[in-house]
Amino acid sequence: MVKIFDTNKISSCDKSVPYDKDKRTHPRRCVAFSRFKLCFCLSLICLLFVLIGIIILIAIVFSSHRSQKETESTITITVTTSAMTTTTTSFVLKSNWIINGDGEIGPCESGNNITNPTGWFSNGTITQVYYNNTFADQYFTDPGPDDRGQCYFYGQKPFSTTSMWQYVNITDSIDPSLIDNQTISYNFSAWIGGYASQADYAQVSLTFLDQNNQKIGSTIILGPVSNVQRSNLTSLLYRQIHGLVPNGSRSCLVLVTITRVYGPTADGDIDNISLNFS
Ligand SMILES: [Ca+2]
Ligand SMILES: [Ca+2]
Repeated sequence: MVKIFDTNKISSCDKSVPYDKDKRTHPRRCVAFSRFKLCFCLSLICLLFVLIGIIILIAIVFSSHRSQKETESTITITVTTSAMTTTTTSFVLKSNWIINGDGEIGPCESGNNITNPTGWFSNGTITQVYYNNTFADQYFTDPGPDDRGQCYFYGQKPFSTTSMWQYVNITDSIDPSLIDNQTISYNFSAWIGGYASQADYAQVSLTFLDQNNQKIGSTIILGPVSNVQRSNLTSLLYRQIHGLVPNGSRSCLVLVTITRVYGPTADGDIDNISLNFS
C-alpha cells in the first residue's frame, strides 16, 4: 500500500532525481504535489487572516460595550452625588436637635450625690437623676410624660441656682438661605415642674445667634411652672412654643436654669427638652 506523505517519497520529489518506477517519483506528480502544498498554505494563511479579523471585530464590539457601561455608571454616580449634596445643603429632618434632652444618655444619680448631665455644659449641682430616687423629687407614678424614660434633670444642693447649656448649629443641616428667606420654623418644648408645694422652679430658654454668635431677637423661655400651676403636686407639666427662626440665625443656645426658693435643695425638675425645625 502506498503512503502519500511518506518521507522518503517527498524527499525524492526532485527533478534532478531520475524517474523510479517502483517508487513512483515522477516529476509531474512532484509538480502537482507542490501546487497542492501552495494552495494548502495559502488557504491556511487566508483562514488565519479571517480568524484574526474575527478576533479584532469581537474585541472592538466588547470594548465599545464596556465603554458604554462605564459611561452609564459615571452618570449614575454623578446623579447620586448631586442628590446627596442637594439634601445636605437644603434640609435634614431630625426628631430632636438637642443632645441628651431627655436625660437618657450617660449615667444617672441613684443616691444623694451630684451627677452632671451628659452632653451639656454645666454650672453647679444640676444632676441627671433616676425617677423613684428617694433623695430627689419625681416618681414614675407622678404626673409627667408617658415617654419619660428612666431619668430627668434635678437641681440638687447646695447651689441656690444651677444651670446647664448647649449650642445647636442650625446650619449643619439647613441651608442658611432658607433661614434668611423666613421659611424655617422651630418647635421648642419640655416637661417642667417641681416638688409638692415648694416654690423651687426650673425653666429652659432658647436664644438664636448670628454667625458672630451675637443674639438675634428675644430669648424664648419655657417655664417656670409654679407650684400653684402644679396644684402643689409633685409633677412635670408640658410646655411648648413655636415660631419662625429669625433672619440671620446660624446657631442657638439652649439654657436650663433651676432655682432654689425653699429648703436646702433646688427642687426644680425638667425632662424631655426638645427642639426641632420644619
Ligand atoms: Ca427622661
Ligand atoms: Ca427645695
